[in-house]
Amino acid sequence: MSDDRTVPRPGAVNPARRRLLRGIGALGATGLLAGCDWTQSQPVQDALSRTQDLTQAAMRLVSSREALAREYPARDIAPEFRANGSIQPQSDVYRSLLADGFADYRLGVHGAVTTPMQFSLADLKAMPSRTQITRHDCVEGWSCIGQWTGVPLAHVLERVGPTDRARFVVFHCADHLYNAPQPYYESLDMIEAHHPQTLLAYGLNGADLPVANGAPIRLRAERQLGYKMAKYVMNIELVESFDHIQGGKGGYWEDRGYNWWAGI
Ligand SMILES: Nc1nc2c(c(=O)[nH]1)N[C@H]1C(S)=C(S)[C@@H](COP(=O)(O)O)O[C@H]1N2
Ligand SMILES: [Mo]
Repeated sequence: MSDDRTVPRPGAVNPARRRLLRGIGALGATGLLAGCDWTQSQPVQDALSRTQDLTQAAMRLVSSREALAREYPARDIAPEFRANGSIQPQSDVYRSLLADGFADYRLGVHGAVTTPMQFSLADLKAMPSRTQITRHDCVEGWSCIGQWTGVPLAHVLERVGPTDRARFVVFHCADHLYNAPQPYYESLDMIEAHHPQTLLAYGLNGADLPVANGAPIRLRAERQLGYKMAKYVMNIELVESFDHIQGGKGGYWEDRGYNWWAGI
């Protein structure tokens, strides 16, 4: 299988993350770690785990979890939305879905829910939609403004009925970043999942979502850094904990040392 990232990029540890976390920058080491590329060094991993709880607590103090991320006027939309990470999933399943214009795509929603369901793209497009112009911040130190259209995740959750056990929403993707044995995945807590700007997006800048940006469905969680916003979402699983999922840390990059909490 060829790499789902067709354009390799050199590793980057970039101080821009500090800027992204302005306001709580004084809280330490997390603010200096950046890049979608990662380091396996033990001191880095130790620092991440020590600062994570502190960072999350501080974020909750300085910004309400319900506050909206800033939205921008149409003139600020970038001419082309930059793509990053996987930009062309290579699996047979994904390729055949794409070949049919995603007519056979079904988003499965299961786990700690009263009614597991499957949604076609048409089902999702028929649900209430939201369009928002927001700035995407990647820990590698770049940002990009785009207009996203999709169904608020809260509506989908309402349809399946999370049970009392549901603490996190896990997004399972179609791509294997850097040929990882298991697909990309990410997760949000229930507060972030119900935030009004948290969308299952199918549109970018007024057109269908391009493959490079996550077609047919990608997550937008505008209060979070880019790596949280899973592209190529195939299944959504509500869980009580991440213990049984891949590395157990709640996301592809989290399993490789990144913070699970990536609020901005
Ligand atoms: N499935 C999947 N989702 C992903 C990634 C990925 O490689 N695979 N990369 C993440 C990172 S690090 C960023 S910055 C954004 C990039 O989104 P974009 O390609 O629309 O810019 O997607 C995030 N979601
Ligand atoms: Mo990123």
